[in-house]
Amino acid sequence: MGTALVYHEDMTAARLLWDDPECEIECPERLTTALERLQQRGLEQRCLRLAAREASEAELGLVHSPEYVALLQGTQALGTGELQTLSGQYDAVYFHPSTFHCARLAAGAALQLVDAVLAGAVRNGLALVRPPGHHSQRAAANGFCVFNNVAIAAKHAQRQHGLHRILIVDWDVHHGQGIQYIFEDDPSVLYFSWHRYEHGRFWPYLRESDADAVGQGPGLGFTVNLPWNQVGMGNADYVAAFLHVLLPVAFEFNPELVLVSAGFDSAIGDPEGQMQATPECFAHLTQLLQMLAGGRVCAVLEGGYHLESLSQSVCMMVQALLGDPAPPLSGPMVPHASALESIESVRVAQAPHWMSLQQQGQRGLGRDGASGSHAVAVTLNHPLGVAPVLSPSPRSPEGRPSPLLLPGGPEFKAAATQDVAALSSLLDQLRLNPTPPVRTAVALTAPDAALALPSDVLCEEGSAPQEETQAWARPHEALAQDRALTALGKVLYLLDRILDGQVSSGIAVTPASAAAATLDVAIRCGLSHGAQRLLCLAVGQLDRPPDLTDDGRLEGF
Ligand code: X5A
Ligand code: ZN
Repeated sequence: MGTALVYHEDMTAARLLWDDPECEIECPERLTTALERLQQRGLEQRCLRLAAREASEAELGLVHSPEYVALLQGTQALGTGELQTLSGQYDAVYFHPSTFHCARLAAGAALQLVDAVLAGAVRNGLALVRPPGHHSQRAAANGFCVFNNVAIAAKHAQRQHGLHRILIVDWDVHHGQGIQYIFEDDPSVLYFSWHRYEHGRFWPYLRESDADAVGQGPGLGFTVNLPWNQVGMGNADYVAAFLHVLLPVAFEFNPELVLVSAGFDSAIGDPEGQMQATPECFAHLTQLLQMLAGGRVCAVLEGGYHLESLSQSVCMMVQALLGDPAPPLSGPMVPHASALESIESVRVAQAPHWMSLQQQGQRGLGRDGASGSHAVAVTLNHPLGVAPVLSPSPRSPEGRPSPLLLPGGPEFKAAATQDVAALSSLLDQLRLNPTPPVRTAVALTAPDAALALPSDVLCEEGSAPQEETQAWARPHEALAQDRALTALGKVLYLLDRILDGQVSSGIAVTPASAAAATLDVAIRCGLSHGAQRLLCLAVGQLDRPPDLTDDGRLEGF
């Protein structure tokens, strides 16, 4: 299943006919440049190309008033002077005789994309459109936006496809207040927007763009605003916003469809945003979103006014939609203090509405009983700079968003069933890896658990040589037992395959009583292969290997 690219050349027709420094940045070259770059990179050719159609009056009516639609229809026959006068009645808007046609194509493109994805013709896609949509309201054009393309697509997905939960991610640098107004009392549409805010001193200067606007009535908690109070936000800030705000809430919401208000004025170089995020960041953000809704991600272009930055960012997003690995993010991954303040303020404002944002410190994670099983997830980057093979990574279309489930509990009954649950949960979590696994392998001691694995997961049969396994096990009493030793042999084999670059990541299952000792061996084994840095993450209770010092060094290394 592929990626759709919805476009129509007619959308380049609308342009500014008089002098207006605020509006001149919304120009036809935005579309032509982005499309050219997609073609140059061979990305357009890999997509299913769909010619945009016009949205019907009834479809526009899902969001807009009949009077407003009629008013716009009338603009087709107006002269330049009349167009300019009418434009002046709205904030940051210009009309052109072709605006009505373009805007209907823009809304229609979003509808076609949603239809293609929900019909299963493609997994995901991008609609390259103008005019943009997220500022427009029931009866008002605003901020270059005429019809609210994404809002119309969301309503359509509900009415025509029966969807109950839609997530809208608005990463444009401006607040999509139009989308917020349309869905603010609707719990079936979760709207997330980050935006340049500067404590209210940036356009559109709205009090309701702040973090404490969380929706109304039944929609309480289904509007999530993340205001940036300084310019210069970059990759680390955007990734932190996803990891600490959007994704926890989104996983809890469990959407059936993700719509992206994909504005790239939040990227470096843009005159409106003044932010620092590099184009690669949008590949990572796109990858993260693909963990939701079974990968059903429909992106619709909003802003983005630096032609070079816009084109590169669009390419990055399309690459990620196609399943290509994301290039590494450059720069130090340290969020700005102001960003952390903003993130914390949203978390505080939203905590009453989302379990995933409530403090989890005292939540009792089940202790591992001595007879239990403990799954150890191994994700190592290749220490010697062995680049993973860059190829489109296969993904299972029915990938469910369930990584909040924690594996394991105090009672361990049927080994296989528990292993199955723990494994599928861990496999979901592995997709968090920003560079997608070339391949995931599992080392299992209970072979029946393999039945639950997706077909692209390699079930590793091998074990390290017995003498080697025993040598590693010798210092550890906990590894004396046969079951533990067998598991260790499999872990070592899996590690070996990871360290020599054949396997990207893997999961091994060990008896709970041997987990800490196995981890100790895995760390030593990794270091002895030349790894410089290891991240060990314990989900649930796990004793720290005794030789690991507080400053992160391991005795003997
Ligand atoms: C879609 C979009 C921005 C309007 C800015 C007006 N609109 N100053 O990015
Ligand atoms: Zn914008």
